[in-house]
Amino acid sequence: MRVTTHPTRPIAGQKPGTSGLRKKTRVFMEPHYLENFVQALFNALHGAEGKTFVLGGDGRYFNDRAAQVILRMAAAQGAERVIVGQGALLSTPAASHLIRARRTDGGIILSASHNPGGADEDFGIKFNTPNGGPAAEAITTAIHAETERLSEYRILEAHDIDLSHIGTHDLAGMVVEVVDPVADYAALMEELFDFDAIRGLFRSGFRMKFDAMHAITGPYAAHILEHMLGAPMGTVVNATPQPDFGGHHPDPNPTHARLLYEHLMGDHAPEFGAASDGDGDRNMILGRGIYVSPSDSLAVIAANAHLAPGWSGGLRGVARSMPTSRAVDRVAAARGWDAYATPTGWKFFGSLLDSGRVSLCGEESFGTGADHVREKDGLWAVLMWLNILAHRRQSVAEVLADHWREYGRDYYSRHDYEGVDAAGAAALMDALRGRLDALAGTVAGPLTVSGARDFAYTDPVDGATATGQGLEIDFEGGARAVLRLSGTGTEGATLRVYLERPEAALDLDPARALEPVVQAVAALADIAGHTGRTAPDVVT
Ligand code: VG1
Ligand code: CO
Repeated sequence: MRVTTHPTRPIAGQKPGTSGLRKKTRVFMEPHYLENFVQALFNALHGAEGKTFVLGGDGRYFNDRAAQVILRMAAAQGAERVIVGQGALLSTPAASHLIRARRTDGGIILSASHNPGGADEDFGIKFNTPNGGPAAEAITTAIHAETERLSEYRILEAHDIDLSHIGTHDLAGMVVEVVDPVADYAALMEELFDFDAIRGLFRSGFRMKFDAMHAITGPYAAHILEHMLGAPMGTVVNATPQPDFGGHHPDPNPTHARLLYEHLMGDHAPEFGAASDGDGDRNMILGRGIYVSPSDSLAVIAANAHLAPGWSGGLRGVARSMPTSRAVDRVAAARGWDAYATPTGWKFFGSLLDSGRVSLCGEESFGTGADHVREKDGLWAVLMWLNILAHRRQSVAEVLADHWREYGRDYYSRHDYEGVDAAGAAALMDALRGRLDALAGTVAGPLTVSGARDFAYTDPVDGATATGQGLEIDFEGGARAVLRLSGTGTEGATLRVYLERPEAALDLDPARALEPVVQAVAALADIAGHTGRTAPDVVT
């Protein structure tokens, strides 16, 4: 076997976004594109010699090919070992756990998360650091800088490694260790949650449906829910990961997991429903006849986490992304915990978790997680809810009703305008940003602006700063709107409008409760004029 040094030149647009580099699959398949980025990554890490990495992905189209290229490149750089999930599969939280548990130098995760997969859809690659979390800004900036000055990459000329069986291989001196992708993660979950109580819940006749959306959580959920916890066979649906996720968006929300949603709202609904995304880090929680908004789910978990053995000593503090509703802040205030608001994207939670400032984190985008790994964790959230239901012996609707009575309620929704003209979206943001300082006191439809800002964040641990993280507008009476552009799309721009309104009445229809905020945003930002859209594509 021989190492070849290929001349290459910088490839434009290899800048990692909110969670790694995400592009059309065909872009990744262009000659040298993947190789370029991987070499830039290894260069940014000051080489791979003697290092150990974790490697795996969500099984989407090109996952298998990319894994073989990365193995040959790691071997060519002199890496000591790569731990790969069998079939080159690993969910994002399971990868995070392996990176930590095996004390590695980091991991490479192949996924475009909730984006659709296939030759004509999306692919992605992200690097997680030894703490198990997404690389911080300083590293992604260094990777990007490397992509802009790269002149060659090194790769081993070798045949494919058989990743379909558990065992070890030698690749020109580098150990390729193929592991069961589920085992370590399942063992961790068993430590953290009261499996006996959850088994008792299922024995009592409690029923749920878990929609794996033809993505990576299928094998994890089937093993943990059906085999370890005794849920009936068939509890997990769409359980076999497919390269194109069955042709759907593996995004667990009421739009893309519509059948599950309708099942839970229907006459024959089970007590509980849940879904996870392409790479297994997101979750949607449903009860019979009720949808739990991710922001409420975070707050309920904060208030009840002590019921799980892993957090029986209580939480140290909590963090949410800035656009996430302030429901969790209410719990933190009541319990005397510190509450942090960070920019969107899990990487900002890493230093808060590492320093022990917080134990629980969440985002409005169906992401919840804790200090057991450094990624959001879809199945973890589902097990946390099961643990809570097993101990409280209440329905999801009752748990929520009790929660709102105790802490109050923030009505919340996100409106997404997808695939809009990038220039139009940028112009909309620029125009609003330019007026922010003058907005206080402005009457916007039925509401009056009390303050507005361009959200910036300084990490309290390492002092790193992030600016331009979304336009946040407060209204008199406590309502709030946030406008920001997505960093994970691969086509045009996606405008996200986040709407929140605290309200004493607990049983309003959320869409109606938020109507004044929608009208206020319409009065402040000319969405139709800038984007040509009169209604959002996805409402969550
Ligand atoms: C979206 C969500 C954000 C999340 C990110 C990655 O980013 O809004 O909250 O962290 O996806 O999620 P954006 O920039 O498109 O709004 V996923 O499941 O990649 O890991
Ligand atoms: Co994801």
